[in-house]
Amino acid sequence: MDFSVIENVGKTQHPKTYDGHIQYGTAGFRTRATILDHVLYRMGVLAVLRSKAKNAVIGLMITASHNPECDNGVKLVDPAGEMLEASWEKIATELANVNDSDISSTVQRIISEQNISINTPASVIIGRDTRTSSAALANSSIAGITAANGTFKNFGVITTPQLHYLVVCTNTNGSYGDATLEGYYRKLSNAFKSIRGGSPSSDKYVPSVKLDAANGVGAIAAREFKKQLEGFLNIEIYNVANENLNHECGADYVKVQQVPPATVPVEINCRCVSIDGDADRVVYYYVDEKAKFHLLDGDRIATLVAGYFKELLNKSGLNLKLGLVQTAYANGGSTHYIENVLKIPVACVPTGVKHLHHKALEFDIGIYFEANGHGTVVFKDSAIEAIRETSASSDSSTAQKDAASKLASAIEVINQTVGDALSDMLLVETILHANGWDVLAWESSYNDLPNKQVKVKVEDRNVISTTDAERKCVKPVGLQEEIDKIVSRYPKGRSFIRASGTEDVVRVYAECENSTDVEKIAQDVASAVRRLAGGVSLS
Ligand code: 16G
Ligand code: MG
Repeated sequence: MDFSVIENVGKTQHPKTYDGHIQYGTAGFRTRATILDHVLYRMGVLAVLRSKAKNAVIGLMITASHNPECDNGVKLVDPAGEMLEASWEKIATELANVNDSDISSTVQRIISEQNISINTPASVIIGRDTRTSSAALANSSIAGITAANGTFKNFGVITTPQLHYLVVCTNTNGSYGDATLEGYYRKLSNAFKSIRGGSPSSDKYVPSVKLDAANGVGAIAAREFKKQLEGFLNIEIYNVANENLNHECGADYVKVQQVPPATVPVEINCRCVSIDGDADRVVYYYVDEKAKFHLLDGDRIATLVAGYFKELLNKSGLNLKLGLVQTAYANGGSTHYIENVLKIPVACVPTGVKHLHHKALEFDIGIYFEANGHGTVVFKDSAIEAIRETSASSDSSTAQKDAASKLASAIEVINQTVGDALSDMLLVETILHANGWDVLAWESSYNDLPNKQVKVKVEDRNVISTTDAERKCVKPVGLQEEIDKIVSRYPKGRSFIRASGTEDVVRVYAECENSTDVEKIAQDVASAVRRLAGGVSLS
């Protein structure tokens, strides 16, 4: 590794032209695309260092997910498909922000502090979304990888979950699946078709969905699934353009605005699905005969999956520990249903996929979903083995075998490496088909508490500090007492605040039994934030 080459290429071809500070947050670097060139170059270099440190292939994804087209971003993916380890987020931030003339010394310091053996080979898998800026940024990362003497495989335009899948398959020598896009489509589609078998248990289930692909990369993947699943599931795809990415469409828009995209021709009580710009989030929704909009978000998907798995585990006789992981944003109605009706343990962790994923790994079968639609299911190897054994064992009854083989196929439909909008959609469709449910039957399992989110702009959002999985505010002092006082006035009142990791705002969440009160709780808590945390205006 020639440090002067790394610095010179950076200085001359990918100079830092932006003076502000850029931070590696919950989802990597994410900001305006025009200021990211030097960051991508340096992340190419860092991916090589990370690959050497782990002696494994590292992923590099260029996307800004549900942000507007003018933004972009990059995140590194660790060998087991996880988000970059937290201690390296700091390293990434430092390397992205140093002056051009400090690149060489910074890289050398990282190598020595992290005990990296520079002779270890390094390899990076690159993917990018459909943004106009993504191709050039991919080239900048390739320049960084090459300057640091690493090798790379560029998969071009792919979804974020496909990148995670490719990293895991490569690092497990194909035991998780073939490290190709064909392997990805084949694995998920074959499992979907095999579990689906005969007709649904009731004619309420109609094998057709309207899918809003957010004008993003998910449209490409959805088209491929549509082809492979012909005769099993009819996927009508909308918002497939290369422009207007996430504009008035996509999972985030639908979740936040609580309306269907105008471009999706909704029909009464028909299942509609929206995914986000890099296809790692999914929400369902429908419109009833009174034109009322109903959202079935990540909480609903989690409870649907949990109920299905619990039933199959019972039928199979397998004694595996099933658990569900949520964040404070999970609707209280869903948590109550999981704990008291499904009787499945629930854990609550801070916002951000990495927290949910890690917690879920503690269970034999760990289901995790954020309310915003990001989630998946992870299985311990020992659980997969036990399920496969039961499905094949002559000691099992036919009913036990049948339940275990359904579980085994469900494992294959799921992209365990990260939340995957399309894989999650196939899982939901599998379960609705198995239960013979339409969207109304799915929604009727429990009632959501009315809820509201608002943002508060403050001078410095870092003055907010929370504990107990973000459910309690410890700083500024006195704010939690104010929140407690406000919510205590309302039945089933709950509210919490946290600093956003992706926007310069403080987020306020409120829920309670009566929809007429929820706005008041949110506004009162927002006022308390403004008063005690230096608020500037409410947007
Ligand atoms: C990021 C996170 C997502 C989280 C969101 C919260 C990943 C891959 N993504 O998009 O899980 O829900 O941030 O945003 O971890 P906020 O901090 O702005 O509320
Ligand atoms: Mg996303």
